[in-house]
Order: sequence, then structure tokens, then C-alpha cells
Amino acid sequence: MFLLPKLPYSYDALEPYIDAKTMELHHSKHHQAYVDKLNLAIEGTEWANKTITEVLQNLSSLPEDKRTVVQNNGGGHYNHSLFWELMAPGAGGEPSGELKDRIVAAFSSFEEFKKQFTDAGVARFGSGWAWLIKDENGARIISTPNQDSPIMEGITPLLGLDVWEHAYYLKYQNRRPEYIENWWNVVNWSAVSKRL
Ligand code: MN3
Repeated sequence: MFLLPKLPYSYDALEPYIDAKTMELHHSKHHQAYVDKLNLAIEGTEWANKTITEVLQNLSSLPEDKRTVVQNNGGGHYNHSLFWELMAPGAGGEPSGELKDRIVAAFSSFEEFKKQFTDAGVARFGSGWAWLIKDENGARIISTPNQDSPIMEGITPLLGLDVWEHAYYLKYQNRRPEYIENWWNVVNWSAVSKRL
């Protein structure tokens, strides 16, 4: 059985960049719904006692009638649990150490990385996520539709950005680029670094 994780800060902690009402609905309604639907789907199966990573890396072993619902809602649970951890009040700025080295090696500068990551989030048609993942050249940007997650391909994401409308519509309406521009102010780079 999976549980909604407690946020590591209050709903209003990411103001003015992410508003309190959006955080409250996003965590207590959207994320809770992913958890509830995931639990309902795997209740009474061997998968109820696995970790979310084990479940998502073995989707093809799940009963066929449960696979899509677990992919969507298990992905939602994993992605949001990570998303909350990678933001913090008073964060933002730039990464340091190995993470910075990897970003500069891959994108030539932090500014160029920010631009390309922002573009990946803006360009994702409909609902989905932009990700930074580790690779042999340092790091790479990808995006996924719906609640698909790099973890489903065995890749542990370093950074993830939710670009579903529910993540920004109350404050930014249709202005996804403005949401992303503001989101950089709450990225917790030390938490991202720990994922290396
Ligand atoms: Mn979301």
C-alpha cells in the first residue's frame, strides 16, 4: 500500500513562484488521487508490497488489465514524490560541484541548459514532464507524455518538471513559459545533486 508523502514544506512556502492554492490541490487532490488509484489497482496482488520503483520497472509483468492504470497512477505517484523533494523555499540559483560539471560538459553553460530544459517543457504537447537525466556525456534532457517516467526505462531522473496544466493553470493560466521561468527560483539544486 502506497501513502501520500508529506510535503517537506508548507503549501505557501513556494510563493510567489508557485501559489499555495495550486500546491494544496496538486498535493492533496491530484497526487492523492494517483496514490488511491494505484492502491486500488494492485490491492491483493504481490505488487502491493513492492516499492514503487520495482512496480514501475516491471510493468510488463503486471496483469494486462491493470498495466495502464498502474503506469498512469504509479507514474504519477513516483513523479510527484520526486517533484516535491526537488523544490524548496529560498532555493534556485545554480548547481555546483559534479552536477554543474556534468551540465556544462553537456550543454556548454548553465544558461544554455536552462534554455533547452525550458524549451523541452514548453514544447511537450499536452500533459507531461521535462527531465534531466545522467548519461555518459554528462547529462541529457528528455520529456515524457502523461505520467510516464524515465524510471520505467530503468533511468533514474535527476530533475523533473511537471508541465501538466494542473501544475500552473490557477496562477499562470495558459502561460506555461512564465510558469517554467518562475519555477527555476524554487529548484533545490542540492537535492538534485544528491541524486547523482
Ligand atoms: Mn502534477
